Amino acid sequence: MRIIMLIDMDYFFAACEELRHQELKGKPLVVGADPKEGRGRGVVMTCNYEARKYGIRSGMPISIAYGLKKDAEFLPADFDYYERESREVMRTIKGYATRFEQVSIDEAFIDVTEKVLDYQDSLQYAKKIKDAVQRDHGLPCSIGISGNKVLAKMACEAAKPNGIKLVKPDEALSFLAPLPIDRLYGVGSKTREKLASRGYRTIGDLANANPMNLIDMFGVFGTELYNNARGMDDDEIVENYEIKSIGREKTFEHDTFNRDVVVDAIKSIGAEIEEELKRQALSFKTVTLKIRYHNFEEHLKSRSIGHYSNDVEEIVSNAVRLYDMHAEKGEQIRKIGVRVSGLIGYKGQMRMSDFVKA
Ligand code: TTP
Ligand code: MG
Ligand code: MG
Repeated sequence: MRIIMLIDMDYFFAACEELRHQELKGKPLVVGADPKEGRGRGVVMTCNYEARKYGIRSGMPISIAYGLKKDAEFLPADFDYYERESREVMRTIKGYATRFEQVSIDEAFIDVTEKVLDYQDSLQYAKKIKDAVQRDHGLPCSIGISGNKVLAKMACEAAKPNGIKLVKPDEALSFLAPLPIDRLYGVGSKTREKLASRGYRTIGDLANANPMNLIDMFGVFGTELYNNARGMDDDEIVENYEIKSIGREKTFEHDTFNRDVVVDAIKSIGAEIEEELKRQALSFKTVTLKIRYHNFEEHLKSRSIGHYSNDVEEIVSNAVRLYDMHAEKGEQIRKIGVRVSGLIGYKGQMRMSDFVKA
């Protein structure tokens, strides 16, 4: 049994702005494009919960947000500042974890199995983390707790704002079943439309589906959807190591969901990694794919190939397979990254991880 938490900051960019503009607290606040009195282009990046009361949401055209609440405070994004706050908060969270995986600027999975006695105790532990983040950084967060990443993430959504929610594994099916399908981890608007056209509306509909139908519709991704809908997920928490891996990233000139473009990027990254492996006389055992979507959400997926290799073909084929299995189809991708880890010298038995753990 594992005890996994997902900690996600509440209305993060807007909360950072409230932190340095205390006078704005309690007023509707929107971070994103300049509304230019309703003529502005671009979108809302996020807004505080006061603004959400007027129907304003992330991703909404800024002109619509302006129409909903003209006298809200509209601020441009200051990424450097948010990244600094994020780094500090993440350092605090990491201190409470046995394993830590940051998945976007404002959220991280942690494994606390060895830090707590049982699920009941994990609630106190979550409270401690939440209080530390608030006290040391002045920022609110929400925490979801369960036995795997998918359930922890969904528990966190249910905990928002400013809450803690525990979903024990034996409560998973009943917790998930009534939720609308697009609340499921991995389901975006395109996937939702496709599922709706076949009559799937709730996560329960998906959990009761014949998995073969889902595989017909989505290929291997269908298996993942089915498992997620049943609260099953054995995805590991991938530590964000700094040195014991070799990785490269590519940011697309224009956000894309074109598979050919992504595969080309993976091929060129793979070639660069192979070159670096050969230069350092290293072989790898694990390939990790990182996808950063247009909305800054970041997903990491790993695959162990079961032996050591330094072959570009194995890097590329495994990364492409991870993309096919896990990428949110139809969602615009901003950046793609590939990383190899589990490194070993060609001849020696020395593992990099033995001495360069970040
Ligand atoms: P989220 O964690 O999705 O949202 P949030 O922290 O603003 O609100 P909450 O978690 O309380 O629901 O995203 C984290 C930050 O990422 C967010 O503050 C701004 C940025 N972001 C965008 O720029 N565009 C988007 O479409 C989304 C969803 C987020
Ligand atoms: Mg958040
Ligand atoms: Mg988030």
